[in-house]
Amino acid sequence: MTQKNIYDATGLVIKDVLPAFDEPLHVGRPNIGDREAFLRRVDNILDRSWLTNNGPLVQEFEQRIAEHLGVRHCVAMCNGTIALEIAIRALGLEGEVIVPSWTFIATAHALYWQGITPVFADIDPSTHNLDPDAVRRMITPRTTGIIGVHLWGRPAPITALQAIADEYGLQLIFDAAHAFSCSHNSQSVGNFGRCEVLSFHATKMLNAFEGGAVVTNDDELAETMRLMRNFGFSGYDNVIHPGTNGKMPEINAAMGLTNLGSLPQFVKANRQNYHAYANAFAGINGINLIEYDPETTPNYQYVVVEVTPDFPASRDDVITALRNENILARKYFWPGCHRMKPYRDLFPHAGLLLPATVSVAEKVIVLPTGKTIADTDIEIVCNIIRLVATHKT
Ligand code: T4K
Repeated sequence: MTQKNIYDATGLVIKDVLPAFDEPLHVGRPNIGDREAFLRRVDNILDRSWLTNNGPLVQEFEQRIAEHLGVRHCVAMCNGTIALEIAIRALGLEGEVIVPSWTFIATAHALYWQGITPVFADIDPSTHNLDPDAVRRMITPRTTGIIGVHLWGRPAPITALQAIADEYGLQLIFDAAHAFSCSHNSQSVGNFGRCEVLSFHATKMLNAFEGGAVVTNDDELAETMRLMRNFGFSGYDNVIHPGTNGKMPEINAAMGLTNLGSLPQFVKANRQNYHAYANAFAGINGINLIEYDPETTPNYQYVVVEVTPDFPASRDDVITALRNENILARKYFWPGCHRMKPYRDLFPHAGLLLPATVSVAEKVIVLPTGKTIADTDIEIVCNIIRLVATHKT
């Protein structure tokens, strides 16, 4: 580490007191498990010369994920976005589907890419998840489904959304890209709605370089998705369903299996980091670290703070100060899907119906965590934020 200056948003030097990072401190740094175990699996793949198309490691990965979540089926895919698309298609969704705008763009794209209109419903600002009352308000005769997102690993309002889906005859699925290994009332995420979609992207709780899966307790749905991810093939020379290429390669399953073996250490590191941030932020007025409901078990994969009006500087001032010190904090998922060009063009006035989304999007900062972050790193991040406050008051 070297000594670096602290700047405010205008580039003015605040102070030159803290050590700073020579290498950037990233949000989303992958957690990597036992390297030797991974390399042994790669050797085996090469020896077998079976690289993809439902290979033995993919089958083992599916079985281990299903066991871990206590769910009947895990259908592994090449990434979470294709997994979402296949789930949406297998359920026959069409017309309009209600989604939050406060999510990664893939949730909306997976619908729009298939000619379905994503209709954005507002969130509960205290949880960042869909507000069931807002969902009700967006239902029209064209609505066929709801996609709840367990944002930041906090389970969406599962019971309330299921009640709405039952009342209106809608399909309910969950985008659980952030929520691998999280639970709600002691039941693992993966067991809710018609199915749930996981992401094993490099930045996720469990990474397989890239990868995704749909998990479900519905035998027929699982079978349909298995066909769809492999062009609809049933055995050689026999296509019985429209399909695409959603297959997970063996190398990804090797990484996924390896990291699954280290998952408890990853969660432990995240949990310690979360509590270290919580302690450090306790004395900073206007920086609110999001908390988890006692009935949920989080994976702590995202450290999310809100910069509230009680803080003397803006969220963007804080981001700029951190970036000047090589800490690449993120504004995920600013400015909200509804303000991204494709959806802004579609619904120019959507923001009027999304006040909580608009407000939360202006406050959020996601901070670095994971196995590679030390307590001293967290102290420095928090001290920089403290200095921004001091400088602005
Ligand atoms: N639904 C939700 C709610 C999601 O969050 C996502 C994905 C999906 C669906 C779709 O699942 P996938 O199709 O992706 O499986 C990243 C990821 O690309 C994306 O997977 C993820 N959500 C999203 C939240 O974050 P970016 O645009 O932030 O990526 P990037 O390249 O800026 O990387 C993030 C940080 O991670 C950087 O600071 C550097 C670090 N990093 C990244 C990679 C890839 C590394 O240190 N090493 C790496 O290998 O989207």
